[in-house]
Amino acid sequence: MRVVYAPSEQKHRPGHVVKKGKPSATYDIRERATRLLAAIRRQGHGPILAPSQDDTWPIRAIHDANMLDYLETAYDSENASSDPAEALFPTFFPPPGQRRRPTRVYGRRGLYCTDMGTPLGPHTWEAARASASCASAAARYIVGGEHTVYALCRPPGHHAGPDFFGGYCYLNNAAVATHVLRQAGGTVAVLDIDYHHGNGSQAFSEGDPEVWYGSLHIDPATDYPFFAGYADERGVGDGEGTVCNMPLPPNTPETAYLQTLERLAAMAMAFEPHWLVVSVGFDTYAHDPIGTFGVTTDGYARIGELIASLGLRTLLVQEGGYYLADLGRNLSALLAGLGS
Ligand code: Q9C
Ligand code: ZN
Repeated sequence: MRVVYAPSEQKHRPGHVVKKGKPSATYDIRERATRLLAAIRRQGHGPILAPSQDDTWPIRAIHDANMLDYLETAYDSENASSDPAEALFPTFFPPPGQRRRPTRVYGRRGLYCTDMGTPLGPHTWEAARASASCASAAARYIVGGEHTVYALCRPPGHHAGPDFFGGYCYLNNAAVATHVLRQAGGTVAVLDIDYHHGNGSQAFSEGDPEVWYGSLHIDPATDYPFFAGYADERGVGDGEGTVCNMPLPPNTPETAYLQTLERLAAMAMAFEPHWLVVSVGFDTYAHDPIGTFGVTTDGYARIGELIASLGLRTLLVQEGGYYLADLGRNLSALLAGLGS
């Protein structure tokens, strides 16, 4: 099974995030990618391929040009005179219906950024672009005939929308992949199995009748991203019916999780998609530091088997998962279950 990974993804190195007003350690650390890559090598998957310059184009096709300009240039422009240089956090957020774009970059810090967990550091843009390029290249391989491809994306992407970013995500890797698959023709189902609702991915899909988005996740009434992911969100306008959210209560055990996933997968198949994109998060793991679900390592093998049983050409995009010690094992179990 082909794997796509870019070493420059590791250049994103957030020193800290802000939680309840105080500096706090981030969970999206470089070791996450190191562990996932080690598991890939140990299990003999490959080849491990790097994306090329030609894989960046869908980023501009799907994201707001002004947000991309901000992500690409804001760190350098804000740090031109500050010593020591600091990662950018927002201070001011636009009220609903008031979203003008100030000329002063300081005022733009909260224009696209939705939270205090997603700082913009010196190499964040380069890493986010590399991460999205991995998803893009993986989609190119799927279009080229591969059955299953794994995009080792870090930073993750499913909390980034067309013109917003947050939740450790800057660019939406799954949406980038989806765009490439759509360009080749045929509909796409995005199955999001991260612990959190993919509010960015839903924003890309909700008005599009050709892209189905389904997710099972922690009830957003109780956890991030709080403002989307409820069961009554079913798509907008022409996209009515192409969103399916199955929120689950805190501490959901593995059996209930797997039963719900089976129902969600059946919904995906009812859409009769040509391609499948799976947003893979291991923060559903029983020991995850920010999750509360009870999925075990063996559970990921069951999930892999379920995905394989759908019989669709499948692109796996890495999202969250923060329990380092078992991250590699959990990926290995998923890929073993997939049988590719
Ligand atoms: N107490 C992904 O898994 N808030 N993003 C964490 C922890 C943000 C997670 C708060 C969680 C974002 C891709
Ligand atoms: Zn998550």
